Amino acid sequence: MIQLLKGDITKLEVDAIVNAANTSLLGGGGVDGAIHRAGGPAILEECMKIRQRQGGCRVGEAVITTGGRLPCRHVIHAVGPVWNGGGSGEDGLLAEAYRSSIELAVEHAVQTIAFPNISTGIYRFPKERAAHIALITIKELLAGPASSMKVFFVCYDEENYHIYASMMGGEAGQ
Ligand code: AR6
Repeated sequence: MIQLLKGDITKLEVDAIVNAANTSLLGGGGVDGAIHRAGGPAILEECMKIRQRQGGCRVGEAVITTGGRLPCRHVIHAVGPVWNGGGSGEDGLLAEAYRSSIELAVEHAVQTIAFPNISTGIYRFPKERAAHIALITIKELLAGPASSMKVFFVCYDEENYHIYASMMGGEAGQ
């Protein structure tokens, strides 16, 4: 139920893609910029409404919006931690970002979900460490509350793709 893909997450026809957002929910660079550009203004409009309601999104948490013009139905905006040396709870917060996304997905009856490599770009989380956390957290959730979900890990950069491919071994193509 886990599959590895390489490429641009905005192109995927899945129920939900996850965005590596920031606490403002107002967009930014990296995958966040790509999602807002390709999805159009409807995504930002919903993000603004969420901001009015709850004032942004905390690190480790997630919110859900429309996919706008994207081929996916929903975008789940998850906020990963900025890497700050590892002594500031970064590992746990990264796991929480994955967990919060899956919880929202379950609530919205999402069957297929695609994750980017949260925090490993602009937020500088070490890639191997992030991949290990992503994989163990998702496997745990697939064994429990998200047992019927199909999860895609979408790697945009070569380095992340190789890390995931070697960690997933024979699972990568399932
Ligand atoms: N599809 C899939 N993955 C992508 C794409 C794409 N189109 N573009 C980049 N990536 P980053 P972060 C990968 O920097 O580290 C933003 O400004 C990229 O190779 O997007 O969580 C937000 O607003 C990397 O592996 O997110 C926040 O302020 C991964 O996505 C901040 O950056 C995550 O890189 C979040 O930083």
